[in-house]
Amino acid sequence: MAAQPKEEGSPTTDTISASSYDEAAISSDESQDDDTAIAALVSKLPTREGWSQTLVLYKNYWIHPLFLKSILRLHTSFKPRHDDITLASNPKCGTTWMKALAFTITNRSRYEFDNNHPLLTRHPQELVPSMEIPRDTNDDLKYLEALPSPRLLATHMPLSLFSRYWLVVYVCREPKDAFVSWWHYANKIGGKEHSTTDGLESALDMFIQGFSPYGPFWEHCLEYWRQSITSPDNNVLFLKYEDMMSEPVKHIIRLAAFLGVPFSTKEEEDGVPDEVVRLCSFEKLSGLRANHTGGTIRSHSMVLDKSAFFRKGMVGDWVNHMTEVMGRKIDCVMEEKLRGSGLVL
Ligand code: PAP
Repeated sequence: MAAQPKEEGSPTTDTISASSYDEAAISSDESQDDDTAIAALVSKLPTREGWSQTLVLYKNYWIHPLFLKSILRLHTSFKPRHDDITLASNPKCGTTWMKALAFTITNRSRYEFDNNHPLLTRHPQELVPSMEIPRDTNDDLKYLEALPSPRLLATHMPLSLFSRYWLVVYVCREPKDAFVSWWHYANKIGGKEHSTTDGLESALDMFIQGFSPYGPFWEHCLEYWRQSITSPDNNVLFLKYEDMMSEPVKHIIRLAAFLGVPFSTKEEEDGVPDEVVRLCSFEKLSGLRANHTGGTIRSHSMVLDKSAFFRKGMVGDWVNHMTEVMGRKIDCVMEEKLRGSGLVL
């Protein structure tokens, strides 16, 4: 795996227009390693309301301003290491699951699958930090530098907003299920009641327009997909939630090989990949006290209940929320956006 660092990519060529988007002003601000400059830059960006939080448009992606500030800070302060592993995804596509899997796979020589395994007492979101989420209230991302190598990190950042990366595992999910999962989560964190059919339909329209956190959803997937199939360095592994649900052991074996810690024949014969699957399954993790009782996870200014990351963990839950016509609306956009890319979701 001779992965090469990638220089910052160019913005996607989506059709979203942003009349007040001043690329030149932003580029010059970006070079200043200074929170004030970042704040000034973000304050100039187009904003839009609709979800529980206002989002800003940066290089064709709609991002929460606090997360964007972190991303811009990472551009100047984050020092990638050649053995970093980054777990990337659109929101609600399986990050928590992937964090549990990658942590368990890469630490399996350290931790037995017994009662002392860290996953039994700590939330996957705590075991693997999200790059753009500071650990404390002063927005400090310096703790990332203090983490021992090899670092396991996660992000919802689009690929084109990375300044550099080494190995990336991207997990993608069928958009209708990802949307429904996000909608439930937004209701929880938003503290507003969106749960009427109208609420869901208007959220769906925003999602389809590409206006969702870290959206447009399809461009986010496509950037990683294209890199996964074209990079001569083979440094992006593109996985799908649905494939992992239907054949978990097969994909866990693939994942371990990509991460540079393949299962030995003996481990496979002993059923180690099956044990990883069991330990990280939705049923197991969602049933643990550590993941639902008396605890919270910080996400910038938000404090989330630990259970917010576990809801149903199933494929096809969208049918319980949307009419066929609504589902078809997403499918049509998806077909149009993915046409010719070779990506099927
Ligand atoms: P994030 O973007 O906030 O990090 P993320 O973990 O990507 O969230 O997505 C949460 C979804 O993954 C939830 O889906 P649902 O709303 O459709 O149920 C959650 O239930 C699901 N999930 C969490 N852990 C697992 C797991 N171990 N296996 C399968 N799905 C899981």
